[in-house]
Amino acid sequence: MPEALRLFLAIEPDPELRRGLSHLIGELKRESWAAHVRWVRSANLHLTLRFLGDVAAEDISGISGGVRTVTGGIEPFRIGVHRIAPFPTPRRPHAIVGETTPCPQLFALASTLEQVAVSAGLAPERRPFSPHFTLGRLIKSRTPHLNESAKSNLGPMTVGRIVLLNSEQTERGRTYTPLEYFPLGK
Ligand code: 2AM
Repeated sequence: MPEALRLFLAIEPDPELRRGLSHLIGELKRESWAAHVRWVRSANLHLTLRFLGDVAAEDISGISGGVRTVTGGIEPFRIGVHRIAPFPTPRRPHAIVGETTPCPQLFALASTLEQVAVSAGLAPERRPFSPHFTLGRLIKSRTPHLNESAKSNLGPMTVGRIVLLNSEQTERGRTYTPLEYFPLGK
């Protein structure tokens, strides 16, 4: 079987937003239900634009070439985090996330990347795009007290580039290694 990498396209938080999200995680860790959550390490915080899944090594350059072609024509834009919420639904959460403020450019970017992925031969994404920074994942599927959303006001940051990340399970836990950065705009 050819070597395959588990890849996804993402936005990395800028240093200030990363600090803000990490601080928030620190506060959430004080909640009574915090032990039921596997919290995301600061270095791993990201917003997934398109999960690509297992990609054969020889197919990566085709995908990154497609991404490079479109990102030059997309102007940088700003995003912030406005709400901390159970995800995907309050009744059946599997994670706690920071949701981004409504942002048409973000949805347009995800939609363009979807076209790139499908053109490169990947299966279409069936789930709707719901942009978020995952802060923690539930260890048990049914955790009480996680059903409320809380207002938050982090950022905004300028999205000036996106990144292709390689997701690996290592002895230090999950690591995301940048394979290529794609600047937005000319
Ligand atoms: P999540 O943060 O909501 O769990 C790397 O796994 C990233 O890709 C994660 O941010 C994850 O979202 C996202 N992702 C989207 N679809 C996925 C899938 N089918 N399997 C694993 N991760 C997925």
